[in-house]
Amino acid sequence: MQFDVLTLFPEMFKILDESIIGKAKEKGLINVNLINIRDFSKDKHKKVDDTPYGGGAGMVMQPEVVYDAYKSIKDDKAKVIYMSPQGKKLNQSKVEELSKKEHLILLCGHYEGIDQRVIDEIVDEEVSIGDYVLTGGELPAIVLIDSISRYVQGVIKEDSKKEESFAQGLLEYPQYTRPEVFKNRQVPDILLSGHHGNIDKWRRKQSLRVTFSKRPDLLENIQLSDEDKQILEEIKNEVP
Ligand code: 4GN
Repeated sequence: MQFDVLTLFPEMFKILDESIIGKAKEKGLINVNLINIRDFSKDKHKKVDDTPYGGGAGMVMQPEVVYDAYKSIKDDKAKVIYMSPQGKKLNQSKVEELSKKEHLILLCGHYEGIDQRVIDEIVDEEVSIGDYVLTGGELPAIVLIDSISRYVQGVIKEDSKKEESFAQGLLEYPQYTRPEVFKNRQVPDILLSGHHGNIDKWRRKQSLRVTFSKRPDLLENIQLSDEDKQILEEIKNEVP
């Protein structure tokens, strides 16, 4: 999977050298190519922004320098995504959809934004990571790269994605590890039983329970089996 990132702050992406994503980069499973928009400035002081037409606070990134940075990447098949609070809200199904692309170009704005004309010229899709405003598109781009990379073959254990809650529209069941007792709290007996059939059923019930109690809205939009519906009824009838 190829990510090209157009940014004024390439150093912010050093965080992708850590942990699982760092390993994926080392293995060549993903490639993150950072393009410093400032390198394409024709200004003698490497200026990339100017005051907004019509007045107002702050600075706007100029179209030509962004366009020239974009043009330095040559791939007509790449999808160009602008990280913006105005974009379509990211969720797990959007992540899965984007992971099917071979090549993504992520455009990160700063200051008051980017001249609209270059956005209209090169951007295929705007994506938001949530309804809040940040100082730049870099953190959202990092979120996008991390979430998409998990779907690239070999980055994480294959079954952890399918098993995982959100991919199925449910929240995760609770996890436990040693010691067996911590602050007088026991690991649930079933997990020590070695009976994998029963463990799977217990975990499914816990997933349904935690989703019902923390994010009941998620249950509206998913297809539950008759068995799941029956378990959910049991949960609803439990005294809290
Ligand atoms: C994206 C970008 C939030 C998001 C951003 C988001 C930079 N803030 N919710 N800030 O995904 C002006 C220039 C605002 C680009 C933009």
